[in-house]
Amino acid sequence: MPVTEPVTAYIGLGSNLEHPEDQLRSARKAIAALAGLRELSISSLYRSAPMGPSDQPDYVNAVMAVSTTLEPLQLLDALQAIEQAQGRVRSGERWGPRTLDLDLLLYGEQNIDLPRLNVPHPGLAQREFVLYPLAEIAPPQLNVPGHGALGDLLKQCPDRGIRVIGRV
Ligand code: PH2
Ligand code: MG
Ligand code: MG
Repeated sequence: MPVTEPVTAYIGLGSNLEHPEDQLRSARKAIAALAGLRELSISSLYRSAPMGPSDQPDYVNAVMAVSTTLEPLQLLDALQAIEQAQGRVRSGERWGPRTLDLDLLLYGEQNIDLPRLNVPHPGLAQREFVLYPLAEIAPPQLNVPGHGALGDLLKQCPDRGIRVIGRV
């Protein structure tokens, strides 16, 4: 039997509807319970102003590090099933409000360009609500393929008022 080496992946969690902190706590448990995956660490909860339409509630975000033997698309399927289970409705509005958003941010140092999946997640390098929680649980030297070291990205990213509001 071939043995698959586990890969370290980072998952972004976000919500701005239906008790966002509870949504993230439930999602964290569901992710950690997946077969073929083990939780390594999770950041604090962060509150930030919405990117996109401003007539929606603030978001709560966190980032989770996992060690996984799931292939990227298997992991994406599992994350989307968790979004659905927590009542995600796809309204079609770009950057509109949602009960739960789970984004595969990084999968080892792989670049993935598929119709369903782009890794590193587009926007990761510019978004304070990804970089601040990520930097809490990953070293500044972490290589974001195509963008460079996490610590440098963080220095270039305005904080736009993001703040820690608690623990998952
Ligand atoms: N996610 C969006 C749209 N806008 N804004 C913040 N602050 N945080 C998010 O996670 C977010 C957003 C769509 O994925
Ligand atoms: Mg998102
Ligand atoms: Mg998403």
